[in-house]
Amino acid sequence: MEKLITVDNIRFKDRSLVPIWEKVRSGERIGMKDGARLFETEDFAAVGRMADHVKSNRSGDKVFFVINRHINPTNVCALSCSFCDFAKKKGDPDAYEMSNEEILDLIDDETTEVHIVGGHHPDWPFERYEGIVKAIHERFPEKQIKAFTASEIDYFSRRWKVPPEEALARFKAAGLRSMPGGGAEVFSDRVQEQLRFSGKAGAERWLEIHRIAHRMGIRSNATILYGHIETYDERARHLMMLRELQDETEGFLAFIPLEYQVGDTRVVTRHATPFDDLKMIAAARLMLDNFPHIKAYWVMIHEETAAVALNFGADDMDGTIGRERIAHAAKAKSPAGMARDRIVRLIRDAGRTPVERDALYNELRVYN
Ligand code: V47
Repeated sequence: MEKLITVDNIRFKDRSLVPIWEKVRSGERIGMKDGARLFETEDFAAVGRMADHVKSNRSGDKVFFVINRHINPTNVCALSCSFCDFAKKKGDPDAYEMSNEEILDLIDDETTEVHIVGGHHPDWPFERYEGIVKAIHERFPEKQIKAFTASEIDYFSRRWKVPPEEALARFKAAGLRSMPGGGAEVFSDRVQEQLRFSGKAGAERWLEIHRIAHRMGIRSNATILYGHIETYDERARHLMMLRELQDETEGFLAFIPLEYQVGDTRVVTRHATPFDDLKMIAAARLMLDNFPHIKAYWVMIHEETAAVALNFGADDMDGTIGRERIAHAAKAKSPAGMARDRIVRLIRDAGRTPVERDALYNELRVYN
């Protein structure tokens, strides 16, 4: 029989994880090779216990969520990323464009955070995007607007010659408070080429735009799109690059692993397993020692795995969302939105304390 060894109440089936744990508990940073090892190992329970230890030291039993509304003003997109089912071309029967009134109608009194991400519309001038932020801010000045990925900011600079500094300054003046973390995909030239997102901001540009935002006092999130053709080394490298930027700016609030939704794009034919989802979350918690929060994004990993992830290093469930379109265009089986009571119940069922937050992680209500 395999010999287990126990260190600090963690039972290790895979002894190669013990040196990683020794680094983590002594406050030494883990490196690229350690990161890749966390994905390779079959001892996912030990990886989870290590990450849970780190999470609990940082935020105790608290798990955050926000009453938010995801709005995707258009799915018309100039890019043709091979993994994306959401994007459509002009004239496609499923293409849509929302008016400002339609956007405003989606926001209700309860909403704290408005999350806006959309297609890179070839004909919408920069002012149209600016007008969306302005219209929301004017009608609902108290709502926090988290809008536009670095990929969109990069597109505005190439299509409309509005450089990132100017775009972000204008969005901020219009009412933008923070930026979502999408568009990062995987920081790898190989993956970028194979998945045909070469027309999109690459690693350097994505990081540069977040660096600019952070310097301007705009906090942001970061993501990884995983569960397709990326290698474990590429995942670990992606995390390292985010950690380096965070050392420099301290502007990131949360990291969100996005499990590739197979849909009709079928870059690979099977979804990542729940074990892989949990290892992704736990490895992120262990490597990103300078990120305040790790999200279990229930839309892509489903409620059940998200609830388990709250004991694998995640301390945030994202939010109620309203109507999610990106993962659901790719046939995600999770609900399109979740009621506050259900999120509270899921967090409680995971043995954690639900804390309702705003977009900047100020605590609004603790559900004891
Ligand atoms: O940028 C596209 C990804 C992202 C697929 O910052 C796909 O709080 C999986 O940015 N399978 C948009 N992912 C989502 C996003 C986000 C979501 C939740 C919270 C936050 C936050 C940000 O979705 C895109 C792209 O990377 N995406 N297609 C797909 N088939």
